[in-house]
Amino acid sequence: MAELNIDGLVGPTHNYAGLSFGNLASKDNHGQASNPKAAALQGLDKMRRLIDLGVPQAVMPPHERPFLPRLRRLGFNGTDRAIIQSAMRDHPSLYANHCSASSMWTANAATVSPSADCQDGKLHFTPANLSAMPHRSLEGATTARLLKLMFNDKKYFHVHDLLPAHPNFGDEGAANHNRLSSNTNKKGLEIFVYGRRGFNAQGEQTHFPARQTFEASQSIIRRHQLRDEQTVLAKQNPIAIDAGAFHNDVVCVTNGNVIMHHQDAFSNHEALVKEITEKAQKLDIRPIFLTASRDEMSLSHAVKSYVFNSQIIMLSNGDMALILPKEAQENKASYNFIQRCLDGDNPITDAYFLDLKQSMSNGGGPACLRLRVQMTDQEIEAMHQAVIMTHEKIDRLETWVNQHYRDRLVFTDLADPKFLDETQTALDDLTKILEMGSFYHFQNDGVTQWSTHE
Ligand code: SUG
Repeated sequence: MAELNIDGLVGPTHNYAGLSFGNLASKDNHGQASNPKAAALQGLDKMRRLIDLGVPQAVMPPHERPFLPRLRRLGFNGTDRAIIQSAMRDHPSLYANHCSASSMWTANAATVSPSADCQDGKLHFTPANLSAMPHRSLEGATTARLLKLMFNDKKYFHVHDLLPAHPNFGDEGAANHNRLSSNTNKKGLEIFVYGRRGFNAQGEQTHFPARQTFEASQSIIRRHQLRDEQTVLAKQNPIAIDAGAFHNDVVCVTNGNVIMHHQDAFSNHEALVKEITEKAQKLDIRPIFLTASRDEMSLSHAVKSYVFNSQIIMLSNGDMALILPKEAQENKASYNFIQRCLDGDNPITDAYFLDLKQSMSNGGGPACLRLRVQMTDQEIEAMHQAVIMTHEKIDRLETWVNQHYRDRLVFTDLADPKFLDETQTALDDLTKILEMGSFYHFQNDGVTQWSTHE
């Protein structure tokens, strides 16, 4: 089994509209000018670095924004140009929610269970409904279509529908899901992390939204046909959510038998460590916990540096490496923790620091930008090949970005008709590069056959 990393390609509307309550970077950078070109190039550079380190890499195309089918559904009408201008005039906040490039954070695209874990032997995907945030709730239906395009062979893949859109089933995808595995057993231990209960909620209230519910995680376990002995349900610590860890992957990351996390990431930390250890051992996994204590790093430093939003990747010699944002190098507490991990008795031997500033300024680090899919060689062969990245394909996408993307975008630009044309031309070209047919609504001459779902 190899791990394919599917990175979100940053869309041309990348901007800082401060849309995510509880995401401190999104709030702090609200109103700044963004640089979509730099954002997309930084993402492509990360993919290139990972290919060089031996990690198979694919790309998830951006969703179309401004999202006209939804604006039409909300009663705006006329030409595309008229719609964006009247939406901006009548309700700028509502319009901003329809322009976000947030689909770049593919850790939130879906929860994925490899075929080795699922009782029917298929690779399962549940596209996330992202119902907690209005701008993100637009993504699920398009993500489902994209996943069906990329993984359309029903012999190997099962792409489920979204969970119901009600907040009680709030689902944020792989950002609240971890997996431990060993070299000796293909079956892994899947750790589902929820922030709150949708039904019968008692006690703890958070100031910031707890986006993932217990019921969503539990439903995914049922759909993916995972056995009890292969799953753990863990609760996010409300203290972590209120410190700005809106997703569990801001305070925890796993790979193989390694679990790197902050001491305050989970509620009932000790009981959870015990449960994970016991269940893992039965699957022949000897977990290694790399725990940052609150004394060595406060939650605030963990959230500022995004040290746990790193990718832990498997190197060809069996060692592991960390892919971190530059911010984790600049923060003293986080840097010392990384050094402690590198010096310690564990498989992590290297750390690479990348410039992902454009995405980081909206709260998206290296781990947010990728969806991990554990796949067999046969499964990789059966998927849509045109989204698999090579150096040549990355060169081609860089040329495409340089040709179409702006290097400065402020809020008012989002309603500029010329900008709408630019984004549509860019995406139209992209469908050719990635052999996606006429995937986007605007390519279908105003025939909005999917609009009732999206
Ligand atoms: O959902 N930011 C995203 C960041 C997602 C990070 N993903 C993971 N942790 N896996 C979010 O809060 C900001 C958009 C804005 O403010 O315009 C935003 O949506």
